[in-house]
Amino acid sequence: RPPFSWDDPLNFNAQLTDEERMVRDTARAYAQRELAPRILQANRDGIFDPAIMREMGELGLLGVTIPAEFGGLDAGHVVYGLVAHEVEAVDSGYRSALSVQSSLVMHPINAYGTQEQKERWLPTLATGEAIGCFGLTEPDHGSDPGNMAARAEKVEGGYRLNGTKTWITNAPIANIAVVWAKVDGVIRGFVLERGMDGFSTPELHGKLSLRASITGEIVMDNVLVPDANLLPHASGLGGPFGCLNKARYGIGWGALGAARDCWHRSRDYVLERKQFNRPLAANQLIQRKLVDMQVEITLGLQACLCTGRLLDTGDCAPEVISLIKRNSAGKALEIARAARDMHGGNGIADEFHVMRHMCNLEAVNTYEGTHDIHALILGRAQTGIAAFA
Ligand code: TGC
Ligand code: FAD
Repeated sequence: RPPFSWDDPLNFNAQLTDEERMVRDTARAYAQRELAPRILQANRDGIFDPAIMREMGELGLLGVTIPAEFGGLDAGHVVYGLVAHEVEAVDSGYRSALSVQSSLVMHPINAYGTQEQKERWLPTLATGEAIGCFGLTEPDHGSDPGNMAARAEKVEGGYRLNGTKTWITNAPIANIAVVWAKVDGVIRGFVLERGMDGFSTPELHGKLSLRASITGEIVMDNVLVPDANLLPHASGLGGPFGCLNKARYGIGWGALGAARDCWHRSRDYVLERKQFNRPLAANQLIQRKLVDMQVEITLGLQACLCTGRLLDTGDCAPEVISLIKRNSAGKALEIARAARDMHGGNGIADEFHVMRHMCNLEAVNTYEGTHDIHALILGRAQTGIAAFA
């Protein structure tokens, strides 16, 4: 009888290359040794320590898919996914910081920028010395970014930008911001730099989710952005969506990292805790919950791995990414809620970690396209009918 491994039933580990396993192990060791001991206090205080970006940069965890000549790791999408998975096993907020830097800031500069722009910004983003943010969402345009109000007017030597972006991860600590605004009705991407007149990034307070991630607005009041800061190779909604494809893909892997932590903690807890003179794990209802977690995480990871391989060969349709982002975030949220329940009263205490994951996953299920918006993207692909409006 071939052996059965409860925590890796489909032998996921054997499907990875040596390089993938090596980077995964580096990310896991860093996350467990350096991030895990800090998260309780960071979440209580609602703070993100920018030193974390430099630590991740030192290990090559920022810009995993970016070419080595600009400081990236030049590795494949599966490596990026594995890094997101390990970091989010500690906290979705830390994965958020990494996703934004890698997929939403370094990727657009690499994909849509000039050689000079790449040389100027990518190396310090890769080391974490510089922090970036990505401004697409506005107060009145979240799921519907195509109707954004931000405007860029061509003036001599550059563009005048006006508008407000909100719910922007990393904005208050960002050195640069990749911002999307319309020029004569067409969406273009700009790199704004800290210190530009009229550019400010007030912090948003009062979050009950992703407390260890910093979030803010981007306010643009007649900001003069030089021509050299326009990303020349992006025009239309395809520009920001090209970035979202990468970030949503990483969230697919990441959310299952948070789910894995909830699953493993729940298993440990129910094996240890006794009620009615026997372990909670001896009850059928409890075992079923554990098995539901095992099945969803095992199958979900196979889908992420398959998507990563498709991305590496250039064969991945954006709808596939919607499928895994929606599945992973939705299933991870259900798993975290079950884990909270299985921990009983202790489940609401932050020392047991599962409720923090649950709260985080509410935001993960919403950002980068809500659960329902991804259903509509997939529904359109299946029926040919766009049901958005
Ligand atoms: P639609 O007609 O669908 O498309 C307009 C143009 O865009 C192109 N396109 C894509 N290109 C590449 N990849 C994709 N995934 C694409 N999706 C669409 C499309 O081909 C078309 O191009 P063209 O040349 O023909 O004009 O546009 P729509 O306005 O009908 O879209 C509707 C919808 C719902 C699909 C879309 O707006 C959507 O996805 N909304 C969700 C918004 C969203 O995801 N926002 C995320 C903000 S960033 C964020 O949350 C960061 S959190 C980070 C963290 O902390 O981890
Ligand atoms: P809305 O679009 O107002 O949606 C509200 C509800 O209506 C949702 O349930 C949605 O599914 C539903 N809905 C909307 N349209 C339809 C429809 N046509 N049919 C059926 N249902 C519909 N954005 C950035 O640009 N950069 C960032 O770095 C960033 N970071 C974020 C960090 C956090 C912590 C959070 C919470 C958000 C962040 N966002 C960021 C914004 C995020 O992408 C948006 O919140 C998300 O896209 C949803 O937009 P909204 O909040 O305006 O909700």
